Amino acid sequence: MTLGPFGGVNAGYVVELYERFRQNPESVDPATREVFESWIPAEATESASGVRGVDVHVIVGAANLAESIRRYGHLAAQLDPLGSQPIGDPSLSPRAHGISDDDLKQLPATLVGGPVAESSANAFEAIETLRRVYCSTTGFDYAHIFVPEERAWLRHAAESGRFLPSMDPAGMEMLLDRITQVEVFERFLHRTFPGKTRFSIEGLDMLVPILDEMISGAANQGARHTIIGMAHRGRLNVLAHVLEKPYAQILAEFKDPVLARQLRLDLGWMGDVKYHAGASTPVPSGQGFITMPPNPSHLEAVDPVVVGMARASGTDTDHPGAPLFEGTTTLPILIHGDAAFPGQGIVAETLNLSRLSGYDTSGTIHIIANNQLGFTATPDESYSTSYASGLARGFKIPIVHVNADDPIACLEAARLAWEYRARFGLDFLIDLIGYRRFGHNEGDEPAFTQPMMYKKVSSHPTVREQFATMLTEKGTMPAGAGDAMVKKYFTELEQAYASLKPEEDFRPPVSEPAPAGIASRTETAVPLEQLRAINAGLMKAPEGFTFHKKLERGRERRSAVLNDPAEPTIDWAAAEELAFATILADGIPIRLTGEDVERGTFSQRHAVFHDAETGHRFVPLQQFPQARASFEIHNSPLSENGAVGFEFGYNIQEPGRLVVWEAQYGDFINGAQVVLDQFVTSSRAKWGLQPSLVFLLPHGYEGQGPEHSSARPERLLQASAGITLRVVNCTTAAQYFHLLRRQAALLRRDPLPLFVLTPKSLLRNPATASTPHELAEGRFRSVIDDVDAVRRANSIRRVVLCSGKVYVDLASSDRRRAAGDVALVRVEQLAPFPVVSLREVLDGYPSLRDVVWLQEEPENMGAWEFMRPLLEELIADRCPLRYIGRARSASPSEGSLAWHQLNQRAMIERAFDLDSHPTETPKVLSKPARSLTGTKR
Ligand SMILES: Cc1ncc(C[n+]2csc(CCOP(=O)(O)OP(=O)(O)O)c2C)c(N)n1
Repeated sequence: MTLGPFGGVNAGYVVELYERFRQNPESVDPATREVFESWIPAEATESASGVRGVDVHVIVGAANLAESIRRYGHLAAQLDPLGSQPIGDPSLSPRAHGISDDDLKQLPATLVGGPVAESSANAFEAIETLRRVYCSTTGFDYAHIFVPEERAWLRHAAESGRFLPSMDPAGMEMLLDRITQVEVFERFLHRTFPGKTRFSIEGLDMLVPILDEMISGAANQGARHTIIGMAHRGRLNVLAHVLEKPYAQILAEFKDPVLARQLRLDLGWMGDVKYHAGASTPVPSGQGFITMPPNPSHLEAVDPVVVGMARASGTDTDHPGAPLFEGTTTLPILIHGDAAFPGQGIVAETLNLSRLSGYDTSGTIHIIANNQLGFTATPDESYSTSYASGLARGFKIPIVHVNADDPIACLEAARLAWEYRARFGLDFLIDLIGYRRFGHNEGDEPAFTQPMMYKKVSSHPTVREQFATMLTEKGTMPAGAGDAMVKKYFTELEQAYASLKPEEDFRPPVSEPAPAGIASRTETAVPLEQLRAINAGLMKAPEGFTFHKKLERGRERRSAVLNDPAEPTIDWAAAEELAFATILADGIPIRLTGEDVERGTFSQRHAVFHDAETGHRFVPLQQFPQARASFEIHNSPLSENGAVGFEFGYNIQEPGRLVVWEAQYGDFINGAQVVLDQFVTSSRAKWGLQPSLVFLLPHGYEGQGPEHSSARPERLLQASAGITLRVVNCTTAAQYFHLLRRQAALLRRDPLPLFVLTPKSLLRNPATASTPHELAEGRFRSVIDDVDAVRRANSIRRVVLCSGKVYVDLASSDRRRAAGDVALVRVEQLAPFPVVSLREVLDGYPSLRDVVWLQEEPENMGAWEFMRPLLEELIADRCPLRYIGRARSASPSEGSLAWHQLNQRAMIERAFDLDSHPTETPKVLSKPARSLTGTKR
């Protein structure tokens, strides 16, 4: 019998319908019911020849069996090279569906459907072929893909075998040659540097040919840049063979010489271990580049960095408006560990970026280098998912599990991955299942914790040995050819080692510093006429655009902010928009991201307007006529570590663009501490990178409690040493304008990450507003002296140094007017410490009785502990240095508004009360007389 219109690929659907019909014949439409009723139950019919008619239940059983193999076949695949038994699934046996092999032989292959049906005589043969596809050394795991077109493509790709490499002898010998090169490299290092850590690839050797396949495949399709992120496992091998880092350089690093030119402590250069190093190299075919950024030991932390790099690499920003992203030009590949992938939250954060506008890469290919162990931890101890790759299922990423001892299956998986990416522009994951030949590192004894596994490993032939034997036995390659390859690669390495010249071969990537003073000399003023023209451009909305009523009023005010040059009409948000606009007019592209940045946490920015009638978006910075470069702004997902890692990657890949990330509140940057420590603040000292990312961190004590008050500047300042970063806590809109413009101007000439502690309630406070004049003249000032005090400099007895919002509290207090002998000096830039400007200011006050560092934060937080030794050195024996601020505390602030106000008042009182600190108090306040809350230490 045939299934007619219900056959082939519709079989699954027929089964479903038929099941429904069996339960309740009325539940299907009359036409279908008629067909089902015509199907003859087996027990009721027996032909004259005695051959049973085909039971409908058999048809349903066969179709269900085929479906089960497609869905669950991977559970029965032999994925472990060490031979552990797959868990299997009852639904993979005909019996589970109430049928036998003989039943299947009675049925047409079309019932099974797909390409296997074409080459099979009956359903039994088709099912056997399906088993070979789904239950051999590859486990296709794609039933979680909900888009029918994608699922059909994957099913056809798997079942047609169209991505299987051809088995031509020359190709097979080349493959053997490649895995020989991979293996011999490790064996040579093992022999030459016994016990030295190299995190050998052995057991996952096929990783290198998989990468070869993807890189050449992508290059043939027009990709110009492949970016690979990976941890320690197999990294040296990939660097040597995929990125072609010269053997001499790697061997020189193993020798670890201390060379005179390596010691660039004057530049803050510290270097890093060899298995964290990165490289960039042209693709052998000359079609582009392969890059592997350096990465820290923190597993998976590099994931968002690579994705950000890929996004930047594929983005064209050389025009006004929104940038254009063309994903096919860049291929990001992330290689994960099987314990790290499910264990580290940053993986989920990175996967979550994969389909978001502003973050997607047109598909990242993931490979889990799955050696079935963490450090010593087993899969049972490492993840709650069925496979190490389980997390990817929720992100709708197709998965192929593949046995790393089957080179042909591995290459098929590689081709499938990049073809899928090319076809759909989406992520793909290969779970490459192998083993680890040695311990976690080569000095480790794995049999302490995995005795049974390592009994197997010690007698398990390498993939090269197995493949060489197979080729010889099949007659593809003459006996002895495999051994000749081994010899060839040993000889090559021995020669490289014999001619090693560590002085020349070891090349630390040191970044030279910019000429001194370049930042302070940078011109950032913009003539008033130009500002007015740009502002008019920004205010021009598309024809018929309806603004929200409340925003309309704000725009009317904004249109007029530049009318009177001497009026303080420019608030923080206006200064920011004008800074961005003038930077774009200078031809520098901008990318601004963060949680809810489009509107701004405090409803201050409105960089994107939504038509009140239609919801259409209008982005003034993308539409004003003076722009010469693109502007993009994206509300980020609710992520810090992943989001900041992405922006860091974007920034280092395209350092000529101004990349700004804003925290919802400054303290949420805590969530990105790993990326800050491992990449942003230390990458110059470790790897010679020159990040210039900008962080906007709302900061200031306003009685909101321990959260939301502090951006934890102490942590940023702690990382500051030599040429590391800039930390700024500025007090006026004009300062912010000049600061952003200075950062843009320095992107090429003196790049450094910039952390700006930004205001909250002060965003709209007239005390921080500036005049148009202040934008049109001057530049960023690291230190702002007290203009009133300067006039009576001789009578000033105390200089209060402070930074940020607390200055406004001090300056606007009643006590200030009465305290004629106190000068309030703002330290707008905390790091690098503005020693020259501060010295100049302090020298202007000849009669000082003391200098005070005043801050809102507790004594063990804020800038005090960073400032203290620097100020002590600056002030020397002139007068005492004192601290006023909150007492030491484990929490950044008190939890009650009333208590906060009490403390703020006390601090201000004390600032202007010279007698509260008798002159005989020691200058070094390691034992201050009393701290703000009155406790003694
Ligand atoms: C964030 C982080 N936590 C802990 C470690 C310490 N560590 C280094 S390797 C390793 C095991 C990693 O296992 P897996 O992800 O399977 O990779 P493998 O080393 O087996 O290739 C651990 C726990 C680390 N490097 N990074």
